[in-house]
Amino acid sequence: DRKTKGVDFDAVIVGAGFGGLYAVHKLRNELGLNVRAYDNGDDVGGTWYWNRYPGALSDTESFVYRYSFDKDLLQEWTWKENYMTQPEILSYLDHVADRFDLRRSYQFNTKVTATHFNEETNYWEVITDKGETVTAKFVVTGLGLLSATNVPNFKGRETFKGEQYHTARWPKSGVDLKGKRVGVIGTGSTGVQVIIATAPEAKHLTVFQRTPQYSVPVGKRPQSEEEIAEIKANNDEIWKQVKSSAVAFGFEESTVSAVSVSKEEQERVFEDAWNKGGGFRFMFGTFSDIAANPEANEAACNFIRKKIQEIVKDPEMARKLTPTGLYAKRPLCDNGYYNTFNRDNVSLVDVKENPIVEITPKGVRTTDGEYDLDVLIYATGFDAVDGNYTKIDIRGRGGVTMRDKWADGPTGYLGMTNTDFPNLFMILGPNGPFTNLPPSIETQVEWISDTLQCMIEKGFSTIEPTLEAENDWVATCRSIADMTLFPKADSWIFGANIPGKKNAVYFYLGGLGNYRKNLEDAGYKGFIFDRARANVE
Ligand code: FAD
Ligand code: NA7
Repeated sequence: DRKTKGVDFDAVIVGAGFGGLYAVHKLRNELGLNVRAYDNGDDVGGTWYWNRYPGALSDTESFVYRYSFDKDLLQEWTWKENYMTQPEILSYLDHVADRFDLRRSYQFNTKVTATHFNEETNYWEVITDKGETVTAKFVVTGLGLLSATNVPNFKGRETFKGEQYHTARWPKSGVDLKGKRVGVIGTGSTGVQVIIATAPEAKHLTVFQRTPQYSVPVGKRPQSEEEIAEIKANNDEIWKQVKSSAVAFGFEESTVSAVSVSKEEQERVFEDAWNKGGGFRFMFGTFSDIAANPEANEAACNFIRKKIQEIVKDPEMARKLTPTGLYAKRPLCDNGYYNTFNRDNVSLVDVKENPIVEITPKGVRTTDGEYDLDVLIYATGFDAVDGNYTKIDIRGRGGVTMRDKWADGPTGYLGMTNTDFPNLFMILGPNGPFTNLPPSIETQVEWISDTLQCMIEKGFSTIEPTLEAENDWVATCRSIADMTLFPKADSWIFGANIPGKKNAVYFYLGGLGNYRKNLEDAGYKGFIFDRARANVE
């Protein structure tokens, strides 16, 4: 009888990225729980373990793309430039894992394939692809919101005789692109980075673009020791500001609307942001209404369009690269994207005008011809937010599956919990904040840890949200999203990047400061503790 047999672990934690690692630290090192953690990679890092493509860079500045929970860690770990490349972030997370002795709780190369809640014992059974089943009182998932890869199902994909890789499954050993004919499908954040890095290596680079993008300079530059020392001396204020701001990118969001100032003033502010660099700074640090008011949005669009026309020498190339729609996807920034198209060895195929028909043994065939390639790179993004959840057979009360529960789009009360799935806590689950992510991850992991501590102290065995609370939160997310222009642009932020995926509200767009306030104000309103016991008694 399982009731008397006890339980294997207090908590199972899935994922070894920023989220899972911090959860292991909080739950094991601070709460003293007995934890087991899994990741299907062979080491820590999550996003930064998988995304080894050339040019991979965080577009959050170095001083805020990190943990803030440990003052000594903030002081001792340093950086060289105002943005960190993938190897630097990976070595940061490696350092964190060593410093807090996190690896010993992990079983790597192990995928969690199923997890079922047992209503008799109130334990989760967690099943892995190694054939192991363990039980746990709590499950904390940090599966990654940009982690399940999206490879479009082009006809003939398996027939290609060259090498082909999705950017987030880049081989550890690297790929030799020197002197090769390289093709890149996709011009999102990843595509932009990999295109810039590949062009100087490849013999010829062919970019397959479906939708042109608004991208501004990232503004990457070395940071002096003095600058870094000043940041380190001001960490308290910096993180206070970050956690009370909206996008948590380490700058003050603008409170001035673009429509309230003259055209000249708009130009001046945009030019200044263009020179400073940063996509989120351009969208949220210039004016308060770029992402909400079509007129303000158009002003930003026009500014960027003009820059593209100035930078790109060939008028036909410039036409193809110039976006016409809204500026309302995750804002991009780059280290010389448009300029790359001035190179003789780079060509651009507009696959909206001439769609991809199939992948052939030799390369890519579009309606206007065949492009011969040695290497084909898929920079085609992710099945974002719920992609890794729906791969796991998650069953809650009464055997209800997460896949069924999310048939109309994924949900999460406060971005972390689900009705009928007691004691299951999602880090960056659906309806969580849309921000620079490490401070949102910390916010959620700290809330989860505080909640577990409270339950242990009070002797509660289960927690779950009411359906009413969950529905209200989803409605709140919807009404905030509808105040912005984001739902009007097709992107992964609303699940619109994948054919057949439910178009839903995947994020709380109210900002980190407001999100944290919601957590504080809610207390445990909207949650039920020990529902089963309450029903029995
Ligand atoms: P991840 O780092 O994605 O880790 C999840 C881990 O869980 C992965 O290792 C995955 O393999 C594992 N996993 C999933 N399912 C299972 C399973 N069933 N069994 C076992 N293991 C499983 N965010 C920003 O804020 N700023 C940026 O500049 C930024 N740049 C980015 C650039 C790229 C190229 C990408 C892809 C993402 C970027 N992000 C950025 C988002 C980034 O994902 C987050 O900042 C953060 O790294 C997420 O951490 P995480 O722990 O939640 O998830
Ligand atoms: P994105 O932003 O989803 O970009 C994916 C790109 O791939 C985008 O240009 C897509 O064109 C293109 N794409 C996707 N499917 C196809 C097909 N079938 N044919 C042609 N082109 C296609 O993913 P990223 O990895 O760049 O960035 C995701 C996030 O990760 C980013 O915001 C950062 O936070 C890190 P589309 O625009 O849909 O027409």
